[in-house]
Parts: sequence; structure tokens; C-alpha cells
Amino acid sequence: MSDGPADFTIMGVVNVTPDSFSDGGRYLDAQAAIAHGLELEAEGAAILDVGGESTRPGADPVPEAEELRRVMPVIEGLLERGSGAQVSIDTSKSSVAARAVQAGATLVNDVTAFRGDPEMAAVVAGAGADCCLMHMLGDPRTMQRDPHYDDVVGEIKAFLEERMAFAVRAGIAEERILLDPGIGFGKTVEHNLELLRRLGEFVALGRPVLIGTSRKTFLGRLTGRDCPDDRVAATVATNVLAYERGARVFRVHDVAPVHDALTVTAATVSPPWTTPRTTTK
Ligand code: HH2
Repeated sequence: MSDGPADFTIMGVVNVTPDSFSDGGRYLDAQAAIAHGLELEAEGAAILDVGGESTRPGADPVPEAEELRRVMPVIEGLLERGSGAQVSIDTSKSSVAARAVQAGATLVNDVTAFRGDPEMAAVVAGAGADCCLMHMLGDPRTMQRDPHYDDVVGEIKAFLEERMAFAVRAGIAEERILLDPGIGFGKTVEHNLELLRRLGEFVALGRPVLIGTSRKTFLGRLTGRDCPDDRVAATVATNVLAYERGARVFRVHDVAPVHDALTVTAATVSPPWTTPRTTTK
């Protein structure tokens, strides 16, 4: 990995699930998931997001014991093997988040933004962990059934502001919060494009914006690529655009190409070099 200007952070996806939409079943074995996480870190991921429950449209909920059985050996294994990445737990169960932070995870990525489990905000506050607050319309079983908004950006902005205020009231420091408009979570192709186009309006809320377009269905619709693995170029394009519009945290499966693309984009858009001042008499 080069040490170019890194004012962006890549979150590599470590799914320990049989049914995730793009890599379900590939890393169900803990050792395979740990090796995959370490590989993503070597490719440039500064955060590893470990998840044991798919949030794809129509996904069935996973019982707590099963989710713990999937994620805990992976979190423990990553840290035992000396991972220097920040470990994130992708869960909406406070019991899973609590065990994960005890084991050393320091970011809680709850796609319900603390609406799913009444104890979640207290667990995050108590641990002093970072958190990501993401917008989702409804729940994964229903969210893609004809989603409707009168004003997609305005409604999601209001939602994120309300969730941020809720988190702060629960004792979470504002500087620990990331915001995510939730690409693909109860959105049509046009909604997703509008969110990407107007990402700057979320950046204006004052917290780092996380964006998760990786291999998602809307990219397949736009490109005609049915297989999620074939959506890497489309993923890169959306992440470059999102960087340019002000997002700084990028949740992806394909870390190496996104890291290269963002390194070049960052060097171009936010050059780290300051031109030496020439004094003229
Ligand atoms: N997308 C997915 C899961 N978690 N978290 C955040 N904050 N933002 C996202 O856009 C996001 C997320 C869906 O991707 P994946 O984990 O690959 O699929 P699955 O939920 O089927 O496991």
C-alpha cells in the first residue's frame, strides 16, 4: 500500500453469512472470513465491517445465538492475528454489539439507526464506540416494495438529523457519529442516483458521510450486469463520484480497485501539496 494522501477511509465488507446478496456463503467459515478480512486490510481497508446477518431485500432475521456464533470468532481472530484495522460490527442487535465491543470492536454499524433494538444506543454510549446511522425505509423484508418519497433528499436528511439528536441524547458524542443515506435500502434506481447526485446536502450536516454502493442491484440495472461480482467498475465509478461530492468513508467488497481509484481522485481533487510561497519584492 502506498502512503498517498488518505483523507478517505475504506471500510472492507466481511460478511459471515450464507445469504448475503453478493458474497453469501463464501466466508461462512471463520478462518476463511479472518483471512479475507486481513487481505482487505492489506489492500487498504482501514475499517473491517463484520456482519452475520444479511440485510438484502427479503432476508430473514437471524437468531441472536447464530449471529454470535458467526461473528465472534471472526472479530476475535482478526484482533488476535494483529489486525490494525478498526473492527466494526454490522448488527442491529444490542446483545451482539455488546459482545463485539467487549471483544475489541470499536464501531457499531446498525442499519436501523437505533430504531430496531431499544438498548442499542446505550450499548454504544457505554462503550464509547463510534457508530454509523443509516437511513432505511421500513425493514429488509419490505423495503423494496414500491418505495415512495415526496422529497427523497429532504426526508432522509431530516431522518438523519433526528437520529443524530437521538444518539447525542443517549450519550453518544457527536464526533463518534457517521451518517449514511442508505443506498439501496428502500430506494428505486432513481432515488439512489438522486442521493449520489446530491450527496453534498448530507455532508452539510457536519458529520463524515459513509456511502455503500458496492455491487448493489441499482448498478446491475444501470449496466445490465446481473452478477454482483461483475459490478466492480460501476462500484468504482460511484465511489469516485461520492468522494468528489464529499463522502469520506466507503463501504466496499472490492477494496484494491476502490483504493487505487480514490487515491488518484483524492490527489486530484484535494491535493496535499502546498505550493511554496514565493516572495516578491
Ligand atoms: N449495505 C449493506 C449492509 N450494510 N451498512 C451501511 N452502513 N451502509 C450500507 O450501504 C450497507 C450496510 C448491504 O451490503 P452487504 O453487506 O454486502 O449485503 P448483505 O446485507 O446481503 O449481507
